[in-house]
Amino acid sequence: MSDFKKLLKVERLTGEIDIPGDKSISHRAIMFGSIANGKTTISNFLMGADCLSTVSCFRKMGVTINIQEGQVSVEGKGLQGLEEPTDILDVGNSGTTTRLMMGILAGVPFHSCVIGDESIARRPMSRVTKPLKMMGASIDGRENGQYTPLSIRGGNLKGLRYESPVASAQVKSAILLAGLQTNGEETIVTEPHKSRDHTERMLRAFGVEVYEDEKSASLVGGQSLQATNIFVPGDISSAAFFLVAGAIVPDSEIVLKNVGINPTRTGILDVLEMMGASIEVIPHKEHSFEPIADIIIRTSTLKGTTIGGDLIPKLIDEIPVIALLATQAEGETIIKDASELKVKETNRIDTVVGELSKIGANISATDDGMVISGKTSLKGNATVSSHGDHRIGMMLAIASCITNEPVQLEDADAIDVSYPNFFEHLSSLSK
Ligand code: SPQ
Repeated sequence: MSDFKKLLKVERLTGEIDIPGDKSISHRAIMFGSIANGKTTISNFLMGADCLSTVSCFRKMGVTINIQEGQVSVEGKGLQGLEEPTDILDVGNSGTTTRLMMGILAGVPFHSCVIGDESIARRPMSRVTKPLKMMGASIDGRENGQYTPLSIRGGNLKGLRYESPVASAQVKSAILLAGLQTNGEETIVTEPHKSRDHTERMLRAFGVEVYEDEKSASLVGGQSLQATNIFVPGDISSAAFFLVAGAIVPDSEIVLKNVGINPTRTGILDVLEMMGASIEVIPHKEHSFEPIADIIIRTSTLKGTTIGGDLIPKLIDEIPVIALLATQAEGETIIKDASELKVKETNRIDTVVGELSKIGANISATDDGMVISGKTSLKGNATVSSHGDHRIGMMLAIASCITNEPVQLEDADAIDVSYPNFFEHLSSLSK
């Protein structure tokens, strides 16, 4: 049953929040901890529904994972120690769980079956099943391995030199994880633009030698992972909602603590700067090979800009909230080269354009992005929907902070996927 949440305009947003752990890094910490030798501890792990799906899948493969007050411990079994699951591996709503786990399953000598919710069933999987089959895995699924449910029998992989047609960390990571399981062969993935490099950084933290340059990543198979302690920085994709909120709500100043500022993820900071926002980044020292900072954002006078090319993979998940930001900027904002948005939890070009139009934004869809004209006064008195997509839900909740009438948000519980305490944080800042 879908739930509704009534959202009210706020006068201003002030205060400080600790951004919850990064989703991409939390998934990887569970997966790499599971295939490492020894006990890995993870602090500031994200207790979102997606990461808990990863925990559940690896438990089904015999890994002991203990969770106590935000502290997680994983009793690694080594790559050869995973057990054939007696039940299906249910990934819920999580594309990262599906695609990265496929890379691990491709190399293990047992059968497994991967299934998810109806959004996962619509997301393309050939981008990983095709290269994994080229490496020697046996994988089947609807439309020849394009869609879940997927059935995998792994083992006996060979190295691969792969030119990925898309900039995707999930594709790159799946191939590297399969490449780790070859017998001393090299695997190289090259992308059209560099995608997030959390896999490469975290594999190093687990003692694996990984090479990276501008557009490729490579490793040699047969290396084992040694357990370690991982600190998960705050998720910049979650911080993005409050960065935009701080910039567009009048008289606001928000301090966001412990945010990961890995340069493959900081496109949102570049865009805020390009649009003229008042923003300060105060770096701390690195943890687990990931840079971290506190970020201060204040109400800003914004101007439109053009976003495309190399910048897109650095902010792909932030585009819904950047579209909202653009409604409050003077002039036109063009978002292009972003057709990947069509294969996320929803078609995010359609859901962003459709939902923001309902509250009066001047926004239209293009083939590979959208065009937004501002500055527009957003109206309320409307029912909007997350369409089951956490990022659309949070973007609409931030939009409601500046609508002149209340907004009803349908399917607000989708937000639990990546930011379970989102509404607590929003109300703690609301004055
Ligand atoms: O895990 P999922 O569902 O794919 O999550 C999303 C999100 O908005 O949270 C995408 F819908 O993030 C992806 C991101 O878009 C997480 C991710 C990762 O952790 O490696 C990489 C990106 O996807 P891709 O396809 O570009 O590799």
